[in-house]
Amino acid sequence: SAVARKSSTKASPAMKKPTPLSAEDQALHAAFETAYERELSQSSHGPTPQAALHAAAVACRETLARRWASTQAEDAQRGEKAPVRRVHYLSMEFLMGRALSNALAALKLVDPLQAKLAAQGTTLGDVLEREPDAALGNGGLGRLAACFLDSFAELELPSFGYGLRYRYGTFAQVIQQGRQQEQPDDWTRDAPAWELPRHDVRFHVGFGGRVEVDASGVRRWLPADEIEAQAFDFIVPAHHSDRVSTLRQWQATAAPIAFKPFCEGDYARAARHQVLADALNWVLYPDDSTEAGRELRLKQEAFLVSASLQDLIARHLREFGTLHNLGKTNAIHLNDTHPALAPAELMRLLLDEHGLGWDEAWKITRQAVAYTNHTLMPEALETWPVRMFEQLLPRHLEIIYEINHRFLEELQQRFPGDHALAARVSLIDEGGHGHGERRVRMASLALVASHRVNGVAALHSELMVQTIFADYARIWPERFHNVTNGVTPRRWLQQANPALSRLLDSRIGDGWRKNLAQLGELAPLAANRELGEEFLAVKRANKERLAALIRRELGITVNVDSLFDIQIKRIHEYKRQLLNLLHVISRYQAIRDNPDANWVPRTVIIAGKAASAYQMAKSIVRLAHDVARVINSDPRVGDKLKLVFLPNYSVTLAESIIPAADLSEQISTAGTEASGTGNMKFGMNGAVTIGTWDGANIEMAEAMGVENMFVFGLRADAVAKIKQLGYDPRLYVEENRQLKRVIDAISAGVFSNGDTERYRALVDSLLHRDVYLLMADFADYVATQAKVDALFADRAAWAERALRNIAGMGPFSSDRTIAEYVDRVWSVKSLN
Ligand code: T68
Repeated sequence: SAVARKSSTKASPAMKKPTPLSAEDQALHAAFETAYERELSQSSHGPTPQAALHAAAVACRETLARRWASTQAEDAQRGEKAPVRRVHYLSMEFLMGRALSNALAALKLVDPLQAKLAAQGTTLGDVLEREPDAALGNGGLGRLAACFLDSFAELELPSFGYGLRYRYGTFAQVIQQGRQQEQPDDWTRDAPAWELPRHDVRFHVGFGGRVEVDASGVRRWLPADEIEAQAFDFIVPAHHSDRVSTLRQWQATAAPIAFKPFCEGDYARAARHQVLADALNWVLYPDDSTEAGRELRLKQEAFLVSASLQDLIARHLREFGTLHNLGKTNAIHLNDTHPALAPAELMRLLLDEHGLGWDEAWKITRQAVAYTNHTLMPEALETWPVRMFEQLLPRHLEIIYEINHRFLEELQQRFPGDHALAARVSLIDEGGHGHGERRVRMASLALVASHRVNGVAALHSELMVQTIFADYARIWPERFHNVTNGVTPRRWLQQANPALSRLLDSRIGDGWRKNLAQLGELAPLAANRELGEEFLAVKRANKERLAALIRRELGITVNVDSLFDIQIKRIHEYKRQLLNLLHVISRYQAIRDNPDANWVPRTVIIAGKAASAYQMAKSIVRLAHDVARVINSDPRVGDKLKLVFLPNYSVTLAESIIPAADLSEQISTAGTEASGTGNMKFGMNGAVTIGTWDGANIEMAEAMGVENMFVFGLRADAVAKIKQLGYDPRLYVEENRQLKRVIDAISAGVFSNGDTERYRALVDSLLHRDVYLLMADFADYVATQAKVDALFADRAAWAERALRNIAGMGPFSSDRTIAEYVDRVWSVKSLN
């Protein structure tokens, strides 16, 4: 298979042995230099770092474009008998971050560029820093998609990632007087020229209008508006072969202005399509809490799906000239339900545009489609008012009704008389009990249409079939699988942490970049003192760099020898940044009581964005700043404790923070974090985890040996039990003096200049509801943090523990994840 095909593992650029260049590499260098010089000569400001960035990107892009063409030519030759289908990964989000450093590493151009820059009087670091961070995603789901593109290339998988080319990515977070403000992220303004606009790849996408039935009963959609989708390709290189993968992002372009209204002076009507197109491209949704915004989101989803599927069909027809084998040769993967219109749109295209009958079209659709769920939170399950479908997507609604009709008939055969079941699983929520309107359930649509459905870690997949999808799992047990997430070691270890990479190379060789399981070879060396000291030296240098960044950004000086305790992720109640803060406050109070005790110095670092409409999350951000101000300015505390909130969290910031971490905070309420992927990035960079028995933490603990992780708190079954029995958070507060003192301090305004109102809602929610059981887990969390202190105080023991963590991270490469998707979901054999 293409995936199993071996490719040579050549020496990596991190190995400083000057290996003689192959003729191929020499040609590549020469091509790079020619293109680089040509671009640079066009700069009006001379060879500035900005100009060098642009020139290097264009020069890399030329090579990538050639590799793209040969990759496509290879894939087009595969024919009908290929065991692995071409994958179409549909996602509303791709969090790509910066691209130059990855491209240079993959193309082995780091050294040649460095030489050129030295001659110019600049450094590579200077140039890399100018690249904006492409942040067309919110969090874990979007970054997972980006890691997958890297693994698609590395595993030589025929594939396309499909997304939207938003004008504005995720908002920039600025902090003013301790509060989060959102600012637009105009990421294309100084973006280097990575993208390849495909002027010949354009499709029309319709909206609104009505469905017409002709004399022979054929239904046809007559949209009121049509918008053109144009493709922009972003090419992702493999690191151990000449293959690439593609991120194809659609941009809406207006149809030519309506000339008649223009001539009549009705400019608003003439520019209507322009406005519609601009709106579609406008912005990545940071949340979906406003009704007016929602309709645009549905349009974006429909636009992504339609353009991508038209592209797929056009390619398929070019290769095979027929559609009957489309499902056997193509996989359509839904990254959560956001692209779940795909089955309806595929049915429409096959039925209405290509004249297939229902049964064949449905068979093809079911073969092609698969769906990954990323959350169990019932409130996050996407539904859309039927009314909106009637207005925007009338033909899709008809098709959804027909799918539902056939589904419920089949269900009636298998479970006769079970009307409650039918109501629960129906694609339409009838909105009964006199409240609410009828809505389309996107998860139900994804489930009915998929031959495979998966969760993203073992516990999550298990809970998924026991809770939110229990009915569907009873109907189709064979559809449900688990594929545990992973991250790319090229970005998150090789590039983020070059010093640690060199240290690993010196002990276990450099093959881990391609086969992360080789990290296991570190386990027998973990107790080696010399290695431990070298590891700690690497970690210290990384911490120094982060300390410098903190000083630069915030003017706070932190102690590099303190324990760097880090929590970086979206701010969410279930992720429990607030529990982290409660521990910080409690430690602060203890230090003030007893400043001369033998404290293990700590620097607690938090970063993350709160959704703009999520008040509680914003209040947590504010509390972090209030607490930091008080602690960091208290002379009695000094170096013993610092709290740092780093603003505007991003992929790029994560690349600086993670290599500097001693302790990784993965403290979600058990049963709430589907997987987590930051946990894996920290682990492979030699941070020790303090975490709950949740998501992929569990599999990490099992892989490294549970004794090597600081696990605390109630487990998922206990959480469910306690809630069922009636949870009263106040009992925990009354029982625990330490906890009571923390809560009282917040309430009394100790951190808010005496303002007792500021955190009233936050405290009330803890005392009266505490949905995420912070009160129940507090005591164990604090006790476990004390164990962390004790271990950190013993340098050698800490180093050994960190090395054992790295050694256990072999399974958490996205290469392993993608190999499992291939095996369980995208192979032809998974259809049988
Ligand atoms: C995350 N989900 C999970 N959602 O929370 C995390 N949602 O446990 C998991 O590791 C990761 O997915 C990858 O599987 C998200 O990031 C979103 O970002 C999101 C965006 C829009 C709407 C709903």
